[in-house]
Amino acid sequence: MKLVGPWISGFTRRTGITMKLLGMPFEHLSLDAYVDREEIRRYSPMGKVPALVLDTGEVLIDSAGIIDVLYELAGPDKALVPPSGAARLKALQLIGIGLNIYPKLTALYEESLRPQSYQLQSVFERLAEQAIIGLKQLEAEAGDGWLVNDTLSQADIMTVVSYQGASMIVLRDHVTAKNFPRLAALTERAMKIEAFASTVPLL
Ligand SMILES: N[C@@H](CCC(=O)N[C@@H](CS)C(=O)NCC(=O)O)C(=O)O
Repeated sequence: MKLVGPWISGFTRRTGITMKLLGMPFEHLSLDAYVDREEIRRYSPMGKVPALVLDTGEVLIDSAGIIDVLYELAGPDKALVPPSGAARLKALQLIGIGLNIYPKLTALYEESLRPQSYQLQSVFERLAEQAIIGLKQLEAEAGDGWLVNDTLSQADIMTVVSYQGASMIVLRDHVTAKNFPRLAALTERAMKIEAFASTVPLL
């Protein structure tokens, strides 16, 4: 399989971490949606990443659908979301928050690319506020272990990806270990695992 997209894309990164944790080998095509547009469109005509090229040559976009297919390929026992009940609900709640933080980070990044005279402080503030509210919700859920039943799940993946995207890239002054000590500790735990450490976005 081929995974198209750079680790700086949180959606690509969560897909790559998932594949690594599931022990699925893949070729990583680290193409940047903003730079390598034509190349990406060979796989993903809308230019969206991640795109997953299956061994059959079929292509899937959107991390939710991709990860669904990966769980099916790996077998239900290996899925990184609890199968049912309160644990599944909790995992889906937290994943939903993370999935909605990341587009705010992407929008902040895109805003920062505008010439300064076209940037609106009010837009920056609104996006940052939304992302920070989401991160505070995740911080409140974090404890000493993994987020759901102390078992590593997709909720931890999306939380760590969101925290690192904010703290390393677009909200470095606000999203710090001092302000988010539990998310920082969760991230430190995750970074001991190769799947996380080998996919850190490098600018
Ligand atoms: N819902 C999608 C979101 C993917 C997404 O927005 N990817 C961004 C990079 S983080 C992208 O492709 N940006 C380029 C564009 O939208 O033109 C998913 O989960 O895969």
